[in-house]
Amino acid sequence: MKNNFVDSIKIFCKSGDGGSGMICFRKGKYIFKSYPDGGSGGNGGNIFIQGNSNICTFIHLRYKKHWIANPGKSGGKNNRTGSNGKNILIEVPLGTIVRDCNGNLIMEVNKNMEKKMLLSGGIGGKGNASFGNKKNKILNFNSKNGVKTKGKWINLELKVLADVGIIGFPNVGKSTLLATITKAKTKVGNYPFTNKIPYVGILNFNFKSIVIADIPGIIENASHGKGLGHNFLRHIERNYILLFLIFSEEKNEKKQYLILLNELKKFNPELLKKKRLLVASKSDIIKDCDKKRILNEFLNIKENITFISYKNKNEINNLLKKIFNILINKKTIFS
Ligand SMILES: Nc1nc2c(ncn2[C@@H]2O[C@H](COP(=O)(O)OP(=O)(O)OP(=O)(O)O)[C@@H](O)[C@H]2O)c(=O)[nH]1
Ligand SMILES: [Mg+2]
Repeated sequence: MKNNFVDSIKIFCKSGDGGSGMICFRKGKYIFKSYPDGGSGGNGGNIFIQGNSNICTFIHLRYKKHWIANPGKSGGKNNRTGSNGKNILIEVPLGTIVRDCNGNLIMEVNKNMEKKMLLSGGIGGKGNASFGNKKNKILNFNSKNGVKTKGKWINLELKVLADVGIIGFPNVGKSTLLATITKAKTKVGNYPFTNKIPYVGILNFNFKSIVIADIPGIIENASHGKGLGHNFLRHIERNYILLFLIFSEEKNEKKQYLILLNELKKFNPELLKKKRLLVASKSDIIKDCDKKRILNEFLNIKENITFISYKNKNEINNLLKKIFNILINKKTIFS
C-alpha cells in the first residue's frame, strides 16, 4: 500500500523571467518630431509558499514537482508596460521547513494563511521611452531585456507542530491515549506498528487548546532502520513536552525508558533537553505490587512516573493536570 503521509519532498521552482522592454518611436499625423514610446516589460511571476492548516502532508506535491511561473510580457507601443507573469502559490502544512538543495534554511511556515515569498520574478526590462531625458529622447534606441531567473530544487520538510509528543514502544497504548483525551481518529489495534504515521489531536482543557501528537512506535536500534526507523522522530523536535508512554509485561520498564532515551539521543541529542513526562499505561492490568516496584525503580533514577488507564477518568485527569502545569511555563501557548 502506498503511504499517503509524505513528510519530506523535493520540488523544482522557477519564478518567471522579466519581459523585455520595447524599442519603438511614435510618429503621427500631428506629431512633428518622432519620440521613443516603447514600454517596459512586465515582471515575471513570483512563487509564494503559504501555510494551510487543513493539509497535513505533502502528498499533493507528489505528482506536481515542477512549479514554473509565467514570464512577464514584453512592453508595447504607446509606452504600454507588459503585464506581469501570474504568481504561483504553493500550499504547505503548518510546520513546514523550506531549505535549498545544500540544506540551507530558507524559511519556516508555522501559521495558517502565512504567505512568504520563495522566489521573486525577474524584473521587466525598460522600454526606450524610459531612457534619456527630454533633450536626447529622439535618438534613443536603448531598451533592456528583462531579468532572467534561474530555477532551483527546494526541499520541503514537515515537522508536526504539537505541544506534547507521545512516544513509546509499539502497542503500549499511545493511540488509545490520544483518542481518549482528544477527538483524533487514530487506529487502535492489539498488535505492533498499528500506526505508521504521526497523528495529531487537539485537547481542550481548562479553556485552553493543547496540540498532542501520537508518534509511531520506536524500538531498539530504530536508528539503524529497525521497525519503522527513526526518521519520523523529526516530528518531536518541535514538541515542548515528550510524554514517554511505558508498558511492560516483561517487567522491563526502566530498560524501555533507557532504550527510548538512547534512540532519541542518536537521532538528535537536543531532544534530551526537552521537558519529559513519564507515564505507565494500562494501569488497570498492572498489579499493585508491580506498581510499587515500577515507582521505586524510577525513583532510583530520579524520575517520577504516573500511572494511567484509558478506563480510569481520575488517572487521565491527573495526567492532563500534569501536562497543563508544565505547559503553563510555555508562554506562547497560553498568552
Ligand atoms: N487494558 C488496557 N488496554 C489498553 C489501554 N490502552 C491501550 N490498550 C490496548 O492496547 C492495545 C494497543 O493500543 P494502541 O493504542 O493501538 O497502542 P499504540 O502504542 O498506539 O500501538 P502502535 O500504533 O502499534 O505503536 C489495544 O488493544 C488497546 O485497546 C489501557 O489503558 N488499558
Ligand atoms: Mg498507535
